[in-house]
Amino acid sequence: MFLRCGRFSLPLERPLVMGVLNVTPDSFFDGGKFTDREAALAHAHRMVEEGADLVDVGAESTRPGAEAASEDEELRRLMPVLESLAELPVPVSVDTRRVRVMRQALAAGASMINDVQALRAPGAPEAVAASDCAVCLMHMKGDPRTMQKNPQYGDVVSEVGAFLASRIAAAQAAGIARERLTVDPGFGFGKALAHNLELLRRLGELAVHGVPLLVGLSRKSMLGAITGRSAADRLAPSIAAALLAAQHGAKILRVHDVRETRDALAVWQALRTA
Ligand code: HH2
Repeated sequence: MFLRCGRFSLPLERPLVMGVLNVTPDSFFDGGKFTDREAALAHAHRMVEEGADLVDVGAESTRPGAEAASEDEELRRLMPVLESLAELPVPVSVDTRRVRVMRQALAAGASMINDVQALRAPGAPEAVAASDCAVCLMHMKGDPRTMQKNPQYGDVVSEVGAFLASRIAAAQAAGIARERLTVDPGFGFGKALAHNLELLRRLGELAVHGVPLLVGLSRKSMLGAITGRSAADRLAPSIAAALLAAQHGAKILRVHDVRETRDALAVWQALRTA
């Protein structure tokens, strides 16, 4: 199995690690650390040295309660960094839900669009169809400002699965080939702890669409709810969650801590292939 990702073709035999780079003032873990361009670039290069298979750059926080940044502000944060990352030896993904940002990011060399709204913005499927980038279609119930206010589901896994299937169909109808797609259940995006746990336990049921699963659990508040630790102190639970996600079929792990995640996955992988 391969993921087509711009000029890259990523083999999915072992779980891949996507390193997170937030050039935002307010992301829940690394907000404010990489608003300086030089600091952002240094962090991207460090993650690649540590073994990141992709780097995901985000310029708008989507943490629960976050206020949307304006489109101009998102572009002002993103573009100077993105232009300097074009030569990175791994694909650069851009975490955005805005069509204008997608277009400019792709023109500047982004190889993947990671959209927490699963290309639901009018014109989004067409904007990415015109390129050869990979796409992440993520499930989110509601929007970041209000999504954690008492989210309700019947069977969360079936609802998320049906949503992802419909977004795969919409993407394909717009001309985006299946081998360019990944799907993501969207841990923490309009989900209570019980929903997140149910999704992790039954993650394998979402792999039935033949599209690789991307999963982001790194440092998230569900890990805080379980351990009582602050975001700064959630490395160990994040590693545990990444391993469990891999065990349940995740093919791409979106993480803040690349080196530690790669090391943990190497042990898991060694046991699998021994
Ligand atoms: N989680 C976050 C942002 N983007 N994209 C995908 N596909 N899956 C995720 O789980 C996901 C995501 C939230 O994490 P982070 O970027 O660290 O925080 P913030 O949204 O506050 O910038």
